[in-house]
Amino acid sequence: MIQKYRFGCPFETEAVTETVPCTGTYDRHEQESAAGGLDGIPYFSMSEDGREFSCPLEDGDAVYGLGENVRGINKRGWKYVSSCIDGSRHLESRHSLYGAHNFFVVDGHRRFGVFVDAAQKVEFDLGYTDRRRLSVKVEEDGFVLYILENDSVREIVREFRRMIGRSYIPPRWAFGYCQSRWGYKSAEDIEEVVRRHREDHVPLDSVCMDIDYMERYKDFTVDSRRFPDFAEFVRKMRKEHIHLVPIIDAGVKVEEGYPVYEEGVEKGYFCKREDGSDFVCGVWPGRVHFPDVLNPKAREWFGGWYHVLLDQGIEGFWNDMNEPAIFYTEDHLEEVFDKLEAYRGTNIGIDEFFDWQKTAESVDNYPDDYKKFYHQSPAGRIRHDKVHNLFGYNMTRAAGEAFERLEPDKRILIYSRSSYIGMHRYGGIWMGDNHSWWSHILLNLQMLPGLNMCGFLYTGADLGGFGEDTTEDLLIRWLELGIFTPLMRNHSAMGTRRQEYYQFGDTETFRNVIGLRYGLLPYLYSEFMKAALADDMMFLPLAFVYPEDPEAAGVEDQLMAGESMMIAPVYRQNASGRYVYLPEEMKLYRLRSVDDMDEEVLHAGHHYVKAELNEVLVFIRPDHLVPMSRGGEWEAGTDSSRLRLLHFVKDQAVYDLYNDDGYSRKVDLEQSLTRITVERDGTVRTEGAEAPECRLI
Ligand code: MIG
Repeated sequence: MIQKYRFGCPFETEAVTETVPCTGTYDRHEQESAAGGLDGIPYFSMSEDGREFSCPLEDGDAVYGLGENVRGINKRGWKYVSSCIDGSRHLESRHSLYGAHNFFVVDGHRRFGVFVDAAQKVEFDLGYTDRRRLSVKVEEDGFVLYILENDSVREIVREFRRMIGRSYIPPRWAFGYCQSRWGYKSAEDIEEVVRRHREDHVPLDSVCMDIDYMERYKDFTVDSRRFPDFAEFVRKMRKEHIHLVPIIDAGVKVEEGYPVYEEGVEKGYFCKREDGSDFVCGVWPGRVHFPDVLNPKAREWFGGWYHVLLDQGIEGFWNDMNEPAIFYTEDHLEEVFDKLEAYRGTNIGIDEFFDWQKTAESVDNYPDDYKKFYHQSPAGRIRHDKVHNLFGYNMTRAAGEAFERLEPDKRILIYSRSSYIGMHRYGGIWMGDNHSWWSHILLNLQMLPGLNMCGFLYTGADLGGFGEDTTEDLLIRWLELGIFTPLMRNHSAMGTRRQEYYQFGDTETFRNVIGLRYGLLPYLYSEFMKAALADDMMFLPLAFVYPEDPEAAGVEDQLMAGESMMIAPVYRQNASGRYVYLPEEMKLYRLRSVDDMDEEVLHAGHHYVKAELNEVLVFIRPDHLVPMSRGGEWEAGTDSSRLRLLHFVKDQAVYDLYNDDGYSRKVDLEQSLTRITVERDGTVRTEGAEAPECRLI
């Protein structure tokens, strides 16, 4: 059951696609309330001004959700703030990252879901100020509060997901391995990456192109000195089964003669200052304008520009800097210069020093800069800071809507850095600028279920870590988690140690671990598609699957990955195994490659499980199957017609395998399923069109 309460006059975010009747409305100014007023809202008590609502938390209550954020799977005990920010240090002291995902579920003595549909800043104090209280504070008037109730947490999530519409589905090749680095500058750099992978038979499907491919960081341009014949280069790479995935930044360079800039100015499609002039700030290309993606016409126009790259054979993109990140505005820079200048030659004591430092550090992503520009939305002119969290969403929506027009039959890959719920219909996200830290493997795992709850299924972290220097063992262990995430991309920052597998010695382990991803593709793709088409999650906390098991609720470093398996990666340096909790009897497969593994049935309870650096742990639930291919060096080269089954059959196991062409937009759950049945005695049966040949492993 969904109840919807409207407060004041909210900005329409278009996060929700389903029509939900309003249970109550409240307007502070008119002092008018319906359906019992503020007292009529279940679970919560409201503050007088109608902007803060809170409820008690009891011992054992867990809070799940909130998408992209730091800390655990259970988010109780910290304060999270929805305010999209370009912040690269994902420390546990942070309150916000790049996304604003305002959906959570309280599970314990009471069970209900909450979605705060609000474009403005929202604070979620989940037992931070008072361990026994949860409170939510919305910065400005105007928001919609949804309360969802159902039989289980998973049902609540499904109900929410139906309400916000089907999640984005990428082409199947986007489930292949991607090598990326900020620093590949030319066609030769990229060819070198591809050559090494092919020579060593380490699978690869795509290479990302970071900002250096552009001409002076101008969106929709390609530097012709470094890529003399780009369309030809794209074709050549496709012959090697490689997709190139260029980056697009939010800011459009101010430069005479650059058509995106000139057209945007002429049509009035950039964000404007209060006086009507185009807002200028500094990002990669120097001075830029922001496309006004909240104006439907401007959104259509900006999206249209992706055709320049589509026409040259590109089939995938990533959208960056769309919080939007601001390095500087000239007026704030002036304030900073003046203030710093005033200190010159003075006796700088401790207070002055800290002020000096704070001032110098205030230049980028300065909150007041977001109050200096406006959008022309369907609801009229609105200042950016009031709708800040919708920018990345609508930039990616611009691309997604354009792809539907420009490529009506074909799925195009797109993932974004910043997002809001609603964007999950148009693209995926990557988890932003993490670090080459062991703790960030765990953070990667812990973020997955919250993101799935909010509709983001196509997602993954920068494997090996973006910032700082990686090590061979860190990269291997991280890939051992990354082989399960829909986006599997090794990406790192300029200036850090290079982290392609061939920078290290153990090529065989890299080949085998990445090879396992290709072995698991039939399963992972099926589980992704089933989750997308049934508004379900692919990665679940153990507590969602074993609600009766109090012990499962406390597990913070294992996940259910699809219907058949549990994963438990090693995320500590030099550990040769780890503790694992099994809520029920399971069969452990210790995988070294697609054809080298051992297996063991483990009883329910706690175990210490060995896992050497080259070993991946997979736990199969009773009466479940995981179909596996022999792998391949690229997605389309993976033979899905002959599968072997990881299995734990006690009575009978039935698995529905999803198989389609992998790139049409038309997707049909019923039409594309093959049913695989394994009986207790080991007989295998398949039903459905083009059923693969299956046998037990
Ligand atoms: O300010 O394009 O998160 O993946 O490599 C840094 C350069 C801008 C941030 C992205 C990162 C990308 C980098 N970008």
